[in-house]
Order: sequence, then structure tokens, then C-alpha cells
Amino acid sequence: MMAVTHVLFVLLCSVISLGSEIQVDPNGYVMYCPCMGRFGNQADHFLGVLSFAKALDRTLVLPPWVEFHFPAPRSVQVPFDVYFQVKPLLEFHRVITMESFFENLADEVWPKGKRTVFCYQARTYGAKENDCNAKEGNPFGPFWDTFNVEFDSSEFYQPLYHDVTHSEIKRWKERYPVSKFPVLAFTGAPASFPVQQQNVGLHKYLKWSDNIAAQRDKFIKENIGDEKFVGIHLRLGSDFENACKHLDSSPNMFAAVQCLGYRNEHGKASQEMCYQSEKTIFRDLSKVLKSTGYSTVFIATDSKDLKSQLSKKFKKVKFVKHSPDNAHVDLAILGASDYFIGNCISTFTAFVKRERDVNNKPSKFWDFPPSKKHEEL
Ligand code: GFB
Repeated sequence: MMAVTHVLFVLLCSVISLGSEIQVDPNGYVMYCPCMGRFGNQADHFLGVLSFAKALDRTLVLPPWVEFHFPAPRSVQVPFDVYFQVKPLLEFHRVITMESFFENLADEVWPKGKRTVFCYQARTYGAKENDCNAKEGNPFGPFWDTFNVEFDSSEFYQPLYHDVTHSEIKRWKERYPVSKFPVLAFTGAPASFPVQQQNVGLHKYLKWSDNIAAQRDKFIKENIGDEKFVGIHLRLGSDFENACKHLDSSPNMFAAVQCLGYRNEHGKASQEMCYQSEKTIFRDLSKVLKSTGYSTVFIATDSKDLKSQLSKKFKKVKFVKHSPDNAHVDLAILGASDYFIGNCISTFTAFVKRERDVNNKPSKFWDFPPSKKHEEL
């Protein structure tokens, strides 16, 4: 009897493992290093690549997020599913995490010795001439090292573009058939920056992982309760202050189009839209508190939180902040707030704005539309 039970158990296990076996996609794969910028930039790119992989009808290999933990000299890779669920993305298109790809498929689909890397044109810095030099520099090298990838050849895909128009996709398929190129591995994201207008709505497939959602909910339960609250994003670090000095020469800097419009139909960016004075923050927050009647404000910031100044100015308002510093929990709480004020130029804000748009939640931006004269409180 024991033996029969054991055989049945083994049979059942093999059926289960067969059922969950990861199949090779005969249409091939798109893989890339999210090698530009920090989280907000990478998220913008991600939506574009998701759309590109779908248009090519290849499975998208979900890369880890690249983070720069100072003072660590090298970047670190955080698996995609630490922050986001994989399942909702499958409603849109076929995806697999990069960890799973290398564990289950790489030897068969993309064996060592046959690994071509794609870049638009030769990258000029690096040891080799006429090469993508895909592992040259940080985060390029550490990213591919995480998966023990060495490249055997480079492919320059110019003049093709990662546009999803029918004719362009046809050109990609003709030039790079799956039979010869089962994996299109890119040195950087094959996508526009900032995210193209037609891909903004793909944000609805990005759903926080259970872990991030639990941290968000715990914070709100313990610090805000059932009160409605305003979430504010203060992007006041010196890196942003310096970047904003170039606004005149780069009027569409970073995520500016989220306010100005993709054809700049909503005017020009002001300095206060990019880097706010306390006066602007007080003025715009005051308007929102008055119009909503809310009396709790969640502050997310990369540097100064202005908590004591704000508490002094708005005596009846409670200001709360998440500690320790956690960018993704901050994003998730901002996404859950009942009203949001963010920074037009920041892609960190843009992430929140997109999430709120897909959930029909109201948002506004500091000094937008730009005021001519600062009103006093
Ligand atoms: O996300 P990100 O590309 O947005 O880069 P921007 C800003 C980084 O700063 C985030 C941290 O990824 C976070 O690590 N950060 C910003 C925050 N705001 C917050 C916050 O409210 N809370 C926490 N915890 N962390 C651009 C860059 O930043 O800034 C450009 O993307 C360039 O590459 C430029 O460096 C100066 O679009 O705001």
C-alpha cells in the first residue's frame, strides 16, 4: 500500500512539474539593461520597452531595477518582482523575470558563445573599436555580471528605431529573424525617454508587490488611519537644483511633457515648476488644503522635508513622513493619497501621476500652470 501511494505521489509530482515547466517562446525574447537614470527614468523606459516587445511579439525579459546605493561604488540589481507583481503584466503581454530566464532557458535559447548584444551604433568609449562595449562602465558591467553574461559579438541596429509603427516592426522582423536572433539583448532600453504618450496608460499593468503594498498599508493604518490625506512630493535635492539651472536650454527636461503636453501645447516650464521655493509650496498646498478640507499631509522627499516649516505655517494640519527612507514605499503612499501635488519635471512624480491617472485620482503640480506673481498666504 505504501509503495502504491509513493508511486502515485511521484506521478502527481511529475504532472505538476510538467504543468509548470517554463516553455521556450518560439517567437524569441527582448532583453535589456535599464542602464539610464534612477527609478523614475527606468520606469519611463520600461513602459516603452513593454510596448516594443509586444509589437515585435517577443517575450519581454523583465530586468532587475538598477540602484545606486551610496557609498557603494557599484550599482546593485533588485529583481523586478521585489517591487512589482509579474502576473498583471501577463494580461498585456508575455514576460519572464531575468532570473527565471537565466535559471531555466538561457542555456537552451541563448547559449554561451552565441550572445550578441545590440546597440544603435558603436559606443565610442571602451576597450574595443566598432563594438557596443556593453559591459563598459557602471551600471553596464555590474548589470550583465549579475547573470554572468559575456558578449560574443555586437550588432548595430541603426537606422532602425524602437518605434512600434507597422512598417518599423516589419523591418525589425526582417532584419533580425528569430531563427538567427532568438534574443535581442540591448545595451540600454530600446525605448524613448520620456515615455511616449501612447504608452503612458500601460502603467495600469504595474501593480506593487505584496511586500510594498503591505508596507504602504501599514504606514497608512498606523499614521493616518481613515482620514483623507494629501500626498506631496518634494524634489529638492542639490542634483535637481543643478539640473533645473538648464531648464532654459532644455525646456522639455525629464518628465516636463506631463505638464507641458507632448506638443508643448500647455506652454513653457518655469523655474518654480522645476525647483520650488517654500513660498510656492506653502501657497499651492494652502489652496489644496482649503479646497479639499483635508488636514493630513504625507511628505515624500529626496532631501529636506520642510516638516517644521510646514507645521509652523499650517498649525492645524498633521504632517507625516515614512521612515526609514524608502523610495518605493513613498511612491506607493503617494499613489494612495486622496490628493497629490508633485513636480512637473521629475520622473519620480511622473510615476505617481500615471498610477493615479489609471485609478482616477486627482493630482496637481507645483506652480502649474505657472503663476506670474506669487500670492502671499
Ligand atoms: O526616480 P528618478 O529618476 O526621478 O531619480 P527624477 C530620483 C531618485 O531620487 C529616486 C530619490 O529614484 C529616489 O531614489 N527620490 C526622489 C526620492 N524623490 C524621492 C522621494 O520623495 N522619496 C524618496 N525616498 N526618494 C532625475 C533623474 O530624477 O534627476 C535624472 O532621473 C537626473 O537622471 C536628475 O539625475 C537630476 O526624474 O526626479
